[in-house]
Amino acid sequence: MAVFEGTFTQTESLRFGIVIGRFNDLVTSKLVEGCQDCLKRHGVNTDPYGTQVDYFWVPGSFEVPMVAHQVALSHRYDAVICLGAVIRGQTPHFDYVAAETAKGIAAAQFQTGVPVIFGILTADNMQQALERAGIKSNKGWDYAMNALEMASLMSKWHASIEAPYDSNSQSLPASLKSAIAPGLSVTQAE
Ligand code: INI
Repeated sequence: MAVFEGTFTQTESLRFGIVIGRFNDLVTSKLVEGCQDCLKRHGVNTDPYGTQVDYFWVPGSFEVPMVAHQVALSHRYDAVICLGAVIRGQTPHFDYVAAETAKGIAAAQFQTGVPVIFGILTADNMQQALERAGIKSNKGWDYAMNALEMASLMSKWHASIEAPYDSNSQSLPASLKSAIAPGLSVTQAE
């Protein structure tokens, strides 16, 4: 049997899509900085004109899931990181935006088999959000760590389904491999 887990090394071949909501961009731009800092310090080139990270800016958190879904579906990326900040106001708007964003991001991940990181901060007020976006800590850093770990884990898992499970077993049928990892053949052909 085996233990599968992600590592934070050998990152030079990994690619990430980062989808960011502009709403509350005082907070979300800081989340992007935290995310970039972490990726850089783990060997990822975060230059938007480089080969490892693409950035997608959308109006608000509510728009993040649709774009994240399409970005993941392209199978160009080992993980997608969703960043947003939903801050409670005087109306129930917060609850609708927060709930739909969470559900949509979970669906994007399930439907594509690509890790889609839930980096949407929910806070009662701006102060609380800023404390989590650089004043006390930066959750952007944590979301990048989650992305690195999941990208690494899934690439190990996908490599393992390419090989026979043990010396006595056959490898998985191609149809099952493509159901588990639809992007595998695309990635390898590139
Ligand atoms: N979008 C956010 O990212 N955070 C919020 O706090 C927020 N609030 O509170 O309204 C918000 N609203 C905009 C929403 O994400 C959509 O962009 C908009 O409804 C258009 O679809």
